[in-house]
Order: sequence, then C-alpha cells, then structure tokens
Amino acid sequence: MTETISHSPDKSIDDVSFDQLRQLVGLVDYDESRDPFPVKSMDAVVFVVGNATQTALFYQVAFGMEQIAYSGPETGNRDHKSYVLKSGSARFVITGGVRPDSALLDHHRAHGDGVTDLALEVTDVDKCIEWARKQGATVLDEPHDVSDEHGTVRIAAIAAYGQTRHTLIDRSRYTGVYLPGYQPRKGAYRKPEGAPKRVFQAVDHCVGNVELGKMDYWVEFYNRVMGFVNMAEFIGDDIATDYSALMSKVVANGNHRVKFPLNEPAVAARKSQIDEYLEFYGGPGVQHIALATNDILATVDHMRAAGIEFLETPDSYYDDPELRARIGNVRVPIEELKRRKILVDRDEDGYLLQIFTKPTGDRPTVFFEMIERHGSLGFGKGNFKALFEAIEREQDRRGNL
Ligand code: TYF
Ligand code: FE
Repeated sequence: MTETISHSPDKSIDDVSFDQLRQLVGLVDYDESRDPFPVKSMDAVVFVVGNATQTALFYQVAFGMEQIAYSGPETGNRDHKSYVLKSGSARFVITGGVRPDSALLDHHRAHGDGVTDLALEVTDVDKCIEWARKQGATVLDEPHDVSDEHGTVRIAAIAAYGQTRHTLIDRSRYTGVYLPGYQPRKGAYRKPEGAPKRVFQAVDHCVGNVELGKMDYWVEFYNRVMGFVNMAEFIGDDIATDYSALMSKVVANGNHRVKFPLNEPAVAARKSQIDEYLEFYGGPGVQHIALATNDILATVDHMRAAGIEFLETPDSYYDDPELRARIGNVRVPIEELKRRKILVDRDEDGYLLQIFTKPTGDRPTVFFEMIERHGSLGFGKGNFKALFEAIEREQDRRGNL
C-alpha cells in the first residue's frame, strides 16, 4: 500500500510559500490519509471586542495588518460589525455588536475583549463533524452550505473550552474575499513610508487557559475528537510549583501547522497567572496568540514605535554566562536582543527568539507572543523562569498577590 505524505494541498498561502511556513511555524510530515479529522490550517482567529471599528485600526497600525473585508449595517448585517484583517497567511476577524440586543454584546459583557472562535480550514467538514460527534463533541452548528456569487463554503462548528468554538470551513469551492456576506473593503488607514511589508507572516500557536484539573481533559478532547497529537513540550508539577504556577501541555494537528498549548493553574506560593485570567475572563478562554515572524527585530521595533508594551526582561538575563553558553550563536549579536528584551531558547533542533506583549485589552487576559523560529519546534521552555517572573511583576503592579 502506498502511503501519501501530505504536506498541504495548497503549496502557497498568499505569498507565504509552504517552505517558508515550514521554517516559520515548524512543520513535520505526516500521513493525512490516516487522519480522522484532517485540518489544513488555521482559517481565522475571531475576536469579539467592545469596539471593532477601533480595534481593527489597532491591528492595522500596531500589527501591520491589512484590512481586506467588512460586514456591517452598510452591507445588510444589522446585528454587528466585522472587519477581516490579513498578514501573510494569518487572518483575524474583529467583531463587535451594533444592535443593543446583539448576542455579541452579552459575550463582551461577560468576557471583555477576547477570542470566540479558533476557526479551522478543513478539506471535509462532514467527515470531521461525523467523527467529532461520534467522539462526543458538542456540535454547535450543523454542516451547511453558504453561497454567494463567488461560490459556496461548507461550514460547521464544535464547542471547545469555555465559550470558545472551532468553526470548520471548507473554502475549496469559494473564491470570495472571506465568506458570503462580507464585501471586499480596505481600511482608510495608510501605512507610513518605511513600514515593514509585514510585521508577521503566520499564526504559530493559540493557547487556551482552562480550569484547575482540566488540562488533561482538554488534551484528551483534542486527541480523541480532533485527532491532534501531543507535542513533547510540557510544564509539569516540578516546574509549576517552583515558579510558573501553571501546568501546560501542547497538542497539534498531524503536520503541526495548528498548535494549541493548554494551561491550567497550579497550586503554588502565589496566585497563578492562570487564576487571574480565569477570574477576569469569566472562565476558560484563549490566553495568547503567537505570531510567527521572520524578522523579530523589525517586528518589535515597529510594534514598540506604535505603542505596544512588551514584558520586561532584566539585563541579567542576557548577561547570565550560563544562558550565553547554552544559546551559542544566533543570527544577531545578543546585544541586539538585549536592547529589545527579546528572549532566546535553544533545543536539540535549533533555536527560537520570542517576546510577549502585556495584555492588549482592558482586562488582564489576552496577550500576544511574537516568535521567530530557527529549527526549534519548542515553545521557549528555557525561558519559562524569566518569563513567568516578568508576568508576576506585572501581576504585582495590578495589585494581584
Ligand atoms: O505557548 C507557550 O506555551 C509558551 C509559554 O502564560 C507560555 O509561550 C506559557 C504560558 C504563559 C506564557 C507563555
Ligand atoms: Fe506561546
């Protein structure tokens, strides 16, 4: 029997090629024919916010994204406004309620600005739903076609942790800009001269925070319902009690294009950053979205100039001889990283550079990570101590002890 080693049916995602993605987000080969729930990629990260009009501008200015589509009262959608933004292969949809009785306003009242949907592009919606249902998933939206003059998409949705859902989309028969109901529409914002072409190229991973004792439940959910595999990296009891106050495991689809780390609070000396999230988000939800860049120095310079605040890393991190020895040579002098507070981690496969924003909304909940991979398939385990100490300093500033 011949086995097909499947990469991805589409070899180029906009102008981010498959080979670029392999390096950007760390892909592996796998046998798609044996996958009960084959996932192509992230389709979109869907945010519900208090003011979609202003938030869409924020992602254009600070994250260099490009507005490509819109749905709202002017296009016949009286309930809410929805802006579609792109950067390389990444798509964000920013949504906010317009009518006072919009369900989105209830979502916002409960959770503040947050992520409602980690939408996935799949090749066969019905096959995925049939499998997921058999494995006990809650189907929120039964498979159905939605059409306009640009073709047809097939859509369904299953429930994940908290109020988060996974919409499944087959867009292989659709040529429109996003989905039926959306019109192509650029924003009025114009990038300044000299701005990087892109601040990031892809979504690398999306992290969920779940309640104490529920991490393994959700890992098992992704294994059983969506055929996701466990990745090697995890934060266990040992690390948790010493300093991180959280436990974490990572699941990924077959080729690792879609990676979902899952955190739960750990009982530690101080209030866990995960407990703080759960309290302010009002339950489980998406904690951070990691965005892959091929030039994290330019990324950070652009974002800082636009007013984005990153977690501080003390100079001692960079001056630590043990870190220097472990890191070895990276593509830029350590001084360049130190100046920008970019963290470095190395494992047996290579290294990665990463940095974390402070929470970007009003509540201490959702934040972003920018990551530049050079072979490493990890998540920065070697940085957890420095990272979690920085997060705790921020918790203290918020009066959360
Ligand atoms: O995604 C990850 O697992 C890494 C590490 O609050 C991490 O980015 C985990 C928890 C957290 C911040 C970063
Ligand atoms: Fe991360």
